Amino acid sequence: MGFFSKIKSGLKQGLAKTVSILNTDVRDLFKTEGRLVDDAFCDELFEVLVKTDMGVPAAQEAADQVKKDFRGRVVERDAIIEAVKGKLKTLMAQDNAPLRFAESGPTVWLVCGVNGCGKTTSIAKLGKLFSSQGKKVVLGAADTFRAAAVDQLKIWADRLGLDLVVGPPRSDPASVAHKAAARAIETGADLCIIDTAGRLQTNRNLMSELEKIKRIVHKMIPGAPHESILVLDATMGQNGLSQARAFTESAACSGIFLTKLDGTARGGAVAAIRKEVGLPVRYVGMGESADDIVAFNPDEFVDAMFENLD
Ligand SMILES: Nc1nc2c(ncn2[C@@H]2O[C@H](COP(=O)(O)OP(=O)(O)O)[C@@H](O)[C@H]2O)c(=O)[nH]1
Ligand SMILES: [Mg+2]
Repeated sequence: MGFFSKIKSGLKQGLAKTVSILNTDVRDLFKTEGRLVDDAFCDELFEVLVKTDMGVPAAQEAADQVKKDFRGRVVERDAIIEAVKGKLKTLMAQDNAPLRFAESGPTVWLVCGVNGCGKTTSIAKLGKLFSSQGKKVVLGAADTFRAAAVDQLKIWADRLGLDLVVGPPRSDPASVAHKAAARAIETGADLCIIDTAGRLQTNRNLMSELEKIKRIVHKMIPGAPHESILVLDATMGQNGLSQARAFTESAACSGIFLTKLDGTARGGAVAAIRKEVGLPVRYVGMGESADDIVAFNPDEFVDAMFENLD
């Protein structure tokens, strides 16, 4: 299977639940050939869209767009779908730059987010993706808070054949980050990805720990960390949004890895994130294996959400 078709089938499988909600509910809106677009119709459309977790503001904008374009006319389903898709693509639009690499020398990416959002798994996915593209990858286990966290990253590193740097139990995360960056320099690695302990955006000490890690790697490698990736769990809904806002403010993140889009009906969450948080979504996680990663592209994503409507 080629790279692009793999991306497409990953998106399709991951979004199956979102697609099926849109499929059945949107079909229900159009029992007959076309339908008169009136206030009642726009309210029903709004409700269907909200179910995909795109958030009230985004769903409202999409429903308003339909009202503006079609009110008082009998319209066929496809025209409505195209209007909604167009609106969603606009809401999700972002610069589609890839994650940033250093111009020379090792690149450092710091990965942060709340507990259980999928940081470690996403690091494994990124590590596998870039090592398969020929980059030499070092992982830093700076989540020293729980021994199990280090073990989990070690299992991934062994499985994927990636270099791993760990510190003594409960050591200072910044010292592990230091060691990892030093290893990357020493071994001429291309990419050093640093795992961190889950933290709530409200915990000042832990947030300043992230700052310390950043300062340390910055001293060692100019421009580092080249990305601070916020991992967000798509199933968190509105709660995820407030996390994202707070992390963006206090930890200066540069992009989002949105996890667990598979198996939920929440494909619309991306629209809410893009509308309400300034950060671009770089990758989405579509499952628990290291291959379940898809580079995010708004147009492809919206097309996949509405694919196979019949
Ligand atoms: N279905 C699904 N599960 C995921 C995804 N990413 C992570 N997980 C699961 O979420 C749980 C927590 O992941 P973990 O990486 O340990 O989170 P961390 O605490 O942020 O490091 C694990 O059971 C993962 O397998 C994803 O994209 N899809
Ligand atoms: Mg972890």
